[in-house]
Amino acid sequence: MRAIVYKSTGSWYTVKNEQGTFFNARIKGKFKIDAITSTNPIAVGDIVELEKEEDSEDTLITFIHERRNYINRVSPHNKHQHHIVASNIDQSLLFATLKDPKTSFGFIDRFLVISEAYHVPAIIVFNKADLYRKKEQEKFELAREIYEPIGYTVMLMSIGENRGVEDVKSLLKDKITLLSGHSGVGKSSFINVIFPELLLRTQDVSGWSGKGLHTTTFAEMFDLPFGGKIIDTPGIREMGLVDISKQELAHYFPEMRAIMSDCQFNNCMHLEEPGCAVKKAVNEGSIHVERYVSYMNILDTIETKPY
Ligand SMILES: Nc1nc2c(ncn2[C@@H]2O[C@H](COP(=O)(O)OP(=O)(O)OP(=O)(O)O)[C@@H](O)[C@H]2O)c(=O)[nH]1
Ligand SMILES: [Mg+2]
Ligand SMILES: [Zn+2]
Repeated sequence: MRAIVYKSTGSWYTVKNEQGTFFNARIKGKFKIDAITSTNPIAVGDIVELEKEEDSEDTLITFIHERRNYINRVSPHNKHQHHIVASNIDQSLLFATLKDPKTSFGFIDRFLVISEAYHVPAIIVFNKADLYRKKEQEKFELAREIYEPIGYTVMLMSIGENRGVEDVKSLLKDKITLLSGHSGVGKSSFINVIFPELLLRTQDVSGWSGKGLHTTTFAEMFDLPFGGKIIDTPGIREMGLVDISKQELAHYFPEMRAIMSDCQFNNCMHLEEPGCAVKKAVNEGSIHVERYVSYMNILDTIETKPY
């Protein structure tokens, strides 16, 4: 019997079959998939096969169908292990805030690199617009200037004042959407406002400490009443990059990818090499310097693989 994984809490999975019935299922024995060393063999969004276990009433996951795509993160506990956040998704909404908490452009860039690497279209949603004063408003305008010309949609929303919520909601119909972002940016609040019956737990305003309390602790998928699915995830503190080499990093910056074939050397890393088209574009202003700084910062954090 075929089913989709809606929630994974470690050893138990909530799955839904094609008739719409939910089951609690577990996996039996060892489960090796692909060549990924991940802390979780099965992720939200996976399409699996179920069987009833003999001698008990337990439902077992016996097979996982090939993933169309997935989003992978470095495990918060062990940087050599990966954690698959979700699979088989159509798009990813990055929730960012410029106040309580602050999302840096560096964080956004890392997120976009991962989305490019896994071929998942990404949209950036700036929430808590009601808290933005002049400084934050200018930062938001800068974000637009940086991200829109290179092909990303940038939206402004205030769940608190119900501004822009309908525009974001209209992106969701009939798609499987992953919500990501720091803890406290309003991911669960957004699901609650578009789907009030759910009543997800959100952070207490008075309890907001600036540290990010991770109110949501497991990724979970929900069927939207108007068609489509949305996946709520726990807040991300740091965006570790998985499986991306120094040499390929520039491919995941669309504005660099577009011109790098003009570099004099085909193994150009776009640093100090002569005849570098990327450096030239940065100097001329057609590649935003903030993006180039992010590129160099990310490059610095990628470990060179020993051969
Ligand atoms: N001022 C303001 N506060 C908001 C807005 N949206 C959400 N909040 C508040 O921000 C806090 C955090 O919201 P959550 O929805 O729990 O955040 P989350 O992204 O799900 O956080 P984690 O589950 O920890 O990852 C709550 O107190 C919300 O009421 C907004 O547009 N404006
Ligand atoms: Mg949450
Ligand atoms: Zn170059």
